Amino acid sequence: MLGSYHFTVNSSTTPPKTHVSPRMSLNQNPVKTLFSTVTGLLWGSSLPPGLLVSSVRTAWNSSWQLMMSQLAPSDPSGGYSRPASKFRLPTSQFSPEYTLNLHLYIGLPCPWAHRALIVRALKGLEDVIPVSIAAPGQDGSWEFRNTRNADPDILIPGQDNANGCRTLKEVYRLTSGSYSGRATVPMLWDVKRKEVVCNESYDIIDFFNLGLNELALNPELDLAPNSLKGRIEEWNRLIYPNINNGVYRCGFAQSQEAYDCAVNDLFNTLDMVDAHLASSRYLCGDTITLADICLFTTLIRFDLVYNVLFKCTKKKLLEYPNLHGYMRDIYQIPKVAGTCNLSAIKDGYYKILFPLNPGSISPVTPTGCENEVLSSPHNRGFSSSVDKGMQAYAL
Ligand SMILES: N[C@@H](CCC(=O)N[C@@H](CS)C(=O)NCC(=O)O)C(=O)O
Repeated sequence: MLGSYHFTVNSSTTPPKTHVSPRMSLNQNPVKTLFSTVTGLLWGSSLPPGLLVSSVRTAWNSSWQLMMSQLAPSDPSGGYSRPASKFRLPTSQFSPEYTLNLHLYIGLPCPWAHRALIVRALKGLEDVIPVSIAAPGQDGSWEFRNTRNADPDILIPGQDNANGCRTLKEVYRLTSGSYSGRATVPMLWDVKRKEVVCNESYDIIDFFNLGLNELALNPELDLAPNSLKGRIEEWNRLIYPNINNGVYRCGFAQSQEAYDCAVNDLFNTLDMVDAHLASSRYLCGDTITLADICLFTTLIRFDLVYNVLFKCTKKKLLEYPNLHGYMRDIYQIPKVAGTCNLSAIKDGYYKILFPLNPGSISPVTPTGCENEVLSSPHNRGFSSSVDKGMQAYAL
């Protein structure tokens, strides 16, 4: 019975009752108390259901439009339009003076930050580029936690190890030029100069790939060889708008028309990539590249989050045999699984993206997203030169 202290769930076949206490009793909720008092004065003990629904719908729709317009800027048709990153690091500006003073800020749920974490791990840059892991706060902005991590191999949110700030916004404010834009992750920070070097994930992974080779433990690994640059760019041009940002275009659409367009683009592109992967181990053949890393960080979140929360519902990733095997193949590359904190990913979306999930209820983890399944044989039937290099490096 809704509105009482306990919800009772009855099974149709077995009589036992399960009592679940809500986080805060509805009777203790001050908003509800005020609402009941006002409606009680006007209509007696209960508001007519039709009136209740229509008034809450009007209020909720206006609040939702307001929140979405600020959190997820849109174009006139209601399509999500991602703000551009302010601090860029084009390859031509890689500067040797950066190399000894860098610090990386990330958040575990974020697919863009995850790219940086994976390339840092594969290149063996962990000691060269220390990391601070922020957690999403209740308002969605990044904040640091007072936890000390006893096991550096397990990534959990903690303190700001470079500046001792409480929030990422504070770190951005330290940079010269009084930046007042969004405080996003990933962010690469120059410790000595106290300024943001870059907050665009692709620039960061491009830099990690070759820009720090003198200090990397795995300098031989090149995730963007010259011979494949053109093909990598072609894949990125297709995958970024339709898959990486495509899932956000579905989730943050503010009109049916914008959602329909995004969801068609997304699944047409997934179908196409799945077909390509039937005869190719990675996107560009038998060599793993930056394009694969960028696709992977969206795929690993797909069934766990995007399929449900962002309404990417046409299919589950599990229904794409090649894409699912490909994702497991990359997950099983030494060090990659260690960058994937699945429960932090789930919490970061379901508990924090309030406009899309006001009750903060986190759904059960679907089959296929558990570590055991991700670690099961991928049966891709390909072998590549990459395996050797990766295995040797992992020893
Ligand atoms: N274009 C950026 C996007 C980064 C981004 O949007 N990060 C999100 C987390 S997934 C963020 O930090 N959002 C916080 C905010 O917008 O205030 C990149 O690829 O690095």
